Amino acid sequence: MLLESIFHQPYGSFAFPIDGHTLRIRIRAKKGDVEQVTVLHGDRYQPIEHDVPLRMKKVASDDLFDYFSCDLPSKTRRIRYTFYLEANGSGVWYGDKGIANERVAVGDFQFPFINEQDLFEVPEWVKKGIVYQIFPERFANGNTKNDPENVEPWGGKPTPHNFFGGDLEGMIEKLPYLDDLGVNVIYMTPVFESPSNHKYNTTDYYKIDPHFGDLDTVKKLVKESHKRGIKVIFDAVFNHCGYDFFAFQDVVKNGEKSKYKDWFYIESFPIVTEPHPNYETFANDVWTMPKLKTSNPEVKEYLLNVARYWIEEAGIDGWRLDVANEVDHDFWRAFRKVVREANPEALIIGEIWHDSAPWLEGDQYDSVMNYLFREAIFDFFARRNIGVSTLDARLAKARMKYRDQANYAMFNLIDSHDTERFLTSVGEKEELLRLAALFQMTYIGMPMVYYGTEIGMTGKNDPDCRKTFVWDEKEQNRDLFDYYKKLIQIRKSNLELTHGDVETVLIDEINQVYAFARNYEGKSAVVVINSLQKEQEVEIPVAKKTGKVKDLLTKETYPVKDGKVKVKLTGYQGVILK
Ligand code: ARE
Ligand code: CA
Repeated sequence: MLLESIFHQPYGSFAFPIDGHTLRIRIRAKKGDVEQVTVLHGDRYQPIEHDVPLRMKKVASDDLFDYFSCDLPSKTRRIRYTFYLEANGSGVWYGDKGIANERVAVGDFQFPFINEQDLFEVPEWVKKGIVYQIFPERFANGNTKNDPENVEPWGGKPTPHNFFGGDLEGMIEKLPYLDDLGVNVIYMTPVFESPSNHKYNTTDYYKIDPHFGDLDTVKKLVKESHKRGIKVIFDAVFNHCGYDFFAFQDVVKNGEKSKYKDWFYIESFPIVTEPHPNYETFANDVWTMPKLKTSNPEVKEYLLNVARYWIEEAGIDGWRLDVANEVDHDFWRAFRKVVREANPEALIIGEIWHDSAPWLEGDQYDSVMNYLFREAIFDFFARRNIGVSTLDARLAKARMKYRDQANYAMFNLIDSHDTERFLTSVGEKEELLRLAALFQMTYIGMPMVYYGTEIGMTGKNDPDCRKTFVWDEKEQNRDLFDYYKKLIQIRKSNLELTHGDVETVLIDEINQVYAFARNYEGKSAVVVINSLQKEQEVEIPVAKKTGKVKDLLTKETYPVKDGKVKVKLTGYQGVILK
């Protein structure tokens, strides 16, 4: 046993309560090294003779490590536990003091008390969420009267600065379309007043951009969406504002005398934008986006009021947080309180492209836009530079970084307004997009469909990925749309896919076939993916010993023999066996 690789800590993603009386724990060991892990647990104030042993289950493996997990029930909520790890007929104890051959020598890990206030609570509806991301300027033009002056004809080529007239009325008009597709959450990029087409440089946080609509249009959009069981998520751009934001304009005009000068990071006065802005901005030198100083209590209060206002006034169901990891933790903790007070069912999703664990401890966001998922899927299906074992390892690693509450609430995307479109990434090989979509729609977390991906829209990076939606059905890929619709239907009607855990079932590196199961309350659905162009027959272990399973996509049934199913997959075929 490689002792150096054994790891646990009684907090973070290694020990987290999943409810008021249950602690979920994880332990890590060298891959393939440890055969069995038992945890002995009890109340902190009771003698160890009363300890209860529990066998831990191997729940994931990444490139280097295996992860074992189990749930410790506790009546008193005061928990103490010690591990016993076995391999090759011998065992070691592992506790607070380290690893040793005697239990007395290692002590216990302690989870002092499961306090209600510390629980990581994510709204229940999230598990069933299927998100549709809209870039409002390009989705649908429902009112040509509010179009910007220099509007270009729908269908034109997007540039960083041009306009096509999309708006909120367009979204309202197209709700039946979204309903038909089956999505139940809309996440839209910013809609507040701003001179740009993307509106990430906010002029007025309290005003809907007049080219998009007004307060009444938003209210109507939310109301009509809710009628159809669709939630609405706004974009919170709180890392920076726009150059025209009143407070920044005050600094531009009054320089050092401005009472807003401490709302920003200003290097010198007067404000200049050329050759470099003399103030902190988003990214490098994006002069249109001055960075806000959220450590300033006035700024904090201002933005928190904005967050509350749109929930109370328009009834939105949550916020997606722009450049979330560059804003301080203290701000986000206060933000969570304000948002949850205004609507206990509101969702908070950060935009972070990398490891997001520090923000997902239960006191800040519910989850993030899952770019770790996107990158793994992209490398596997598009870049094709990793095989099934690395795909599995990358996904497992991402899951083990986080508490499960966050895993169920991830925005699992394959493309967005900041990336090239997936169909373009795979060289317009529709089969690969279909496989990636199947993956997304059956994996743990909320699938997020970027507007138009479901009808076969293409596009390179920003701004090309922001083309106007193709509404002429003759120009849409209707087969692809029907396929998406079917996948969504399947996800919605099988609890394993929304509520189940993830278990790797097959990693066939030679044939590049991958299978994973989603298990829930004794039932499971197994997803099998043939990532190669050739037809292949594979044998898949399933939960039952005999009987048959059905592919939820084609309705084809397969007999189960000794707990295994033989499936013939055509090139790039995926099945969902249940
Ligand atoms: C413009 C240009 C881009 C250029 C960018 C930066 O069009 O080609 O890269 O400026 O100079 C909004 C608009 C963009 C606009 C930008 C600036 O939508 O069109 O881009 O404003 O005017 C990082 C951040 C992440 C951020 C991305 C874009 O961490 O938060 O960069 N995403 C959000 C939104 C954007 C929005 C903004 C932030 C600004 O979703 O739409 O841009 O409000 C790696 C890094 C990531 C990096 C990622 C993408 O993986 O590790 O940290 O994300 O690449 O670059
Ligand atoms: Ca319009």
